Amino acid sequence: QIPKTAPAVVFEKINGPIVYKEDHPVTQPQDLKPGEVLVKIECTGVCHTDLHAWKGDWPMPPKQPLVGGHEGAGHIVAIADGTTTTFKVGDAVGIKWLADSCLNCENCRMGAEMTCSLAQCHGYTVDGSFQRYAVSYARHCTPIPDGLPLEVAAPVLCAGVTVWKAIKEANCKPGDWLVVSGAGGGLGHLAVQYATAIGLRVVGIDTGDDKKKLLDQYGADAFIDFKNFRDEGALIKEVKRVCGGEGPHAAVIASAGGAAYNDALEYIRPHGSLVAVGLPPDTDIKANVFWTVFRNVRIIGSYVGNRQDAIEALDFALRGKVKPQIVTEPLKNLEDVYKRMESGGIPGRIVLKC
Ligand code: 8ID
Ligand code: ZN
Repeated sequence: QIPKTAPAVVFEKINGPIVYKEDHPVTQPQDLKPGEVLVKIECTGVCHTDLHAWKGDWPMPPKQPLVGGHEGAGHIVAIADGTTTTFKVGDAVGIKWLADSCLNCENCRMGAEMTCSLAQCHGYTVDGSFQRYAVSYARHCTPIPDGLPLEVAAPVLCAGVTVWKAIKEANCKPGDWLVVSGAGGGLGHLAVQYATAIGLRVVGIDTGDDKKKLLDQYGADAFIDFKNFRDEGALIKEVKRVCGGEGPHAAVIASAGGAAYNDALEYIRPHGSLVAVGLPPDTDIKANVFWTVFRNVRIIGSYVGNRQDAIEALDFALRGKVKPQIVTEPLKNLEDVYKRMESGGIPGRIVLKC
């Protein structure tokens, strides 16, 4: 009952046409290699990373042609012969950015699967979730708990996992101030919720009334519209003011634009952490050595999360502590979603029905 073809969105070349196809070939169960599973994707989030991939924004280009997408939620419909797994056909699973890793190297042994030299990434080095049937790897699929709707799980599989891990890296304790920059976006709006869920005091930075309204629901202490603080040093002053004068204990930068990095090193308090998450192209963090040392600040890169981070991130959603803001649309809308994303016009996440 597995069709020979099914819908998918494919691009042949970076910046080339984004093509919705009804008849994309489906890998048949007998063609799966040991370790692989075939997942019938019900829905998929659209992450800004997918847009960076299509635009070729990063130093290593994606595979081409590419089926993007790495927030896929669906059910296992086939498991390759010779695969050792506890998953069964019919299980609800997520396919996240990290599609596979060796699980044997030092990185994997430490739970740092994202830096495994053999890591594969859905929607980048292998095809991802912008299609109805996706090939994934049993050992890295994420079990989706009973009772969690798949369209709610989808944005957690990248946005949620990533910010949950980033907040852990920030190493704050309850009551500490955390700034989330890019707070109205897919990652940011979840970061605000994970942070408030663990008792942090949160300040969101983004722009526009829609994003402010969204964040007002989550118990953030303040929203700062960065467009109102354009003068040199004005945003730094405002962030410090709302965080009681000294600045936040940490900042998670989840913005897709580079400007958000400029002020963060100055507004965090001494011993504070800047957690770099957003991946704008060609952007440097300029840290003055004297002030970095003198103020004891920490600059931390945080790249997705491991299998355990994914399970923890979904558990917050299952318990209703984190509620992704989602609008669902058909898969064929992907190109239009990219246009809206580029203009910063999407509060929360768009989830596509496959
Ligand atoms: O593992 C990782 N580190 C990881 C995982 C997933 C995604 C990194 N990312 C990266 C993406 O590739 C992207 O660069 O995080 C960034 C944000 O992804 P997203 O949340 O999926 O993007 P979005 O929904 O478009 O939200 C971005 C928000 O940033 C705001 C926009 O208004 C939008 O709400 N923003 C921008 I653009 N410039 C800003 C600024 N100067 C800003 N917010 C505050 N200050
Ligand atoms: Zn992502």
